[in-house]
Amino acid sequence: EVPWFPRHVSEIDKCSHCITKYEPTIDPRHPGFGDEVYIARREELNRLAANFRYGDQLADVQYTEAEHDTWRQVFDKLEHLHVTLACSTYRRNLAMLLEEGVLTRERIPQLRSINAFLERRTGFILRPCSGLLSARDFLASLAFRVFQGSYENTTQYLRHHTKPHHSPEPDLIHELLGHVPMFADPALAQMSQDIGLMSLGASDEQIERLATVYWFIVEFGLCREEGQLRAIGAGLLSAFGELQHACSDVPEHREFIPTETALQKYEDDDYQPLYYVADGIEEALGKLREYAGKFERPFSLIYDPYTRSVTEV
Ligand code: H2B
Ligand code: FE
Repeated sequence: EVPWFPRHVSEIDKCSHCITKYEPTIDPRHPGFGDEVYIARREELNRLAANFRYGDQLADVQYTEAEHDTWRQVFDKLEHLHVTLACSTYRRNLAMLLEEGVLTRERIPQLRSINAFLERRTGFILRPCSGLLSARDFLASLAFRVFQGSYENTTQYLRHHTKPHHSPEPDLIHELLGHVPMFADPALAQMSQDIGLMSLGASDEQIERLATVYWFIVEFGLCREEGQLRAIGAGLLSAFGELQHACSDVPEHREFIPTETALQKYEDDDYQPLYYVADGIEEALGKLREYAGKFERPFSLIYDPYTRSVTEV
């Protein structure tokens, strides 16, 4: 029995199952725990996201001065670290986003202009969702070059102002300063879509493996450039503390080998004790394709970019 999966980009409307984790209403580890104003704001933005449907215009969000201020603090700190610790693809794409005025240090950007930029580069778009999604739903949308991030996670929700350099859940800063410059890269976009396509109709065990590969490459991956370790993963590029930790000689570093990486346990409460290192994004894509060739599914799918749908062949 093959689990249901979306066949057209519009069916991502049905891929919105959330997982409850790190809720500031109940979890004291969340920096916003007990802050009523913050909790209400987060709920308001999540409601907006939950109502979003395929084809809707993205609504602009009015951010408060305090929210813009949190953005600026993180922006400045990361900018400094990215000089030595971000991969060249990231730095090049971030420079382009800044030159075109899509991202600025001063103000939190709106999703609409981010999407206009990404669509031109790789056809990826961000779509709001209202929380941390199940791995199956999240990966399915990648098959259509749609990145679901909640108003909470992706789009419009921001970390708590008392902890500007850390967020227990992915927030707007993670999505915009971590993922967006990387999704503007053709090889990384292709790799993300390939993982998504492999996930459609996959077994629970296969989903777990794909989520793990995604975790170790798209979120926490490193590469080697000029003999130095540099980040390609969005979870590192947007996290000031872990970025330094990952590139230091404290954690273990292993070569990215999809069959092994897919089975590795990972840490989502604290810094990783182990990171995988790819020779580069193109090389990682090549290895993933080899892995995809051996991935067993009782059918095969092709993606049609003209209709934005998948068909069985
Ligand atoms: N949901 C949301 N909203 N954003 C993410 O970045 C995300 C997710 N990542 N669900 C997923 C899980 C990822 O960690 C893997 C595929 O489990
Ligand atoms: Fe992420």
